[in-house]
Amino acid sequence: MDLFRDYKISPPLPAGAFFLKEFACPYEAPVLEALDKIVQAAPFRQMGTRRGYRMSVAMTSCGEAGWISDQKGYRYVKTDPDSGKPWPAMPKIFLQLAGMAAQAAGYEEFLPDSCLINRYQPGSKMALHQDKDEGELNAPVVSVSFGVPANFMFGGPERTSPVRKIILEHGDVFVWGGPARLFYHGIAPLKEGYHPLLGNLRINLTFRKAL
Ligand code: MD3
Ligand code: FE
Repeated sequence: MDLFRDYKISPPLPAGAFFLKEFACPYEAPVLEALDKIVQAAPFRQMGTRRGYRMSVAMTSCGEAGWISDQKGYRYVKTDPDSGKPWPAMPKIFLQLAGMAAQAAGYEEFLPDSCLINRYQPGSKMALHQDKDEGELNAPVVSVSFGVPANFMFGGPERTSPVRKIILEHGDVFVWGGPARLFYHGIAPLKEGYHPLLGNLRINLTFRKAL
């Protein structure tokens, strides 16, 4: 027994942010099953940006609105541009999971109208950004991670705010509300890894009030 060990103490999370370690693990089977059905109707696609780049993360959405990026920029739309049809409906288990997580963080009655689904393969990354395309910025964002762990970076209210790193693993849930809702964040390039349910992939679901 080492009585003089140097324990690492994590700094507190910003006000409005809540980390629910492995909160989604009990729901992995029904959630990933529902995800399969969504992806059959609205396959993952790597979107282009206004500046002509292709995103390394493949995305799709479900719910009343879906987030897209194209030559015109970023926005939420009610129709999947690839199919011309409405986005797949939000599965009940998605709404339940997001609602329970928000409630655990003190947000009552979170009713997201959009779930953006991100798929990372080895090397996929997401540059530091703010989420501010949503119509309701007072509602929190609930983020659910599955599969290979990722290095999540989160800063502060300014692009130049100092950045902290947290590993997001299978089943981890983050709730972002209050001041933290507009904090800069990103994902470092995904490392090669293996998860029994998802192979070398990482999936992230983010629930939002977009409309
Ligand atoms: C902090 N997704 O989709 S999840 C995104 O892992 C996004 O795919 C990342 O950033 C991912 O916009 C990060 C954690 C997260 C999600 C939304 C947030 C953190 C957030 C919204 C506001 C503040
Ligand atoms: Fe984001």
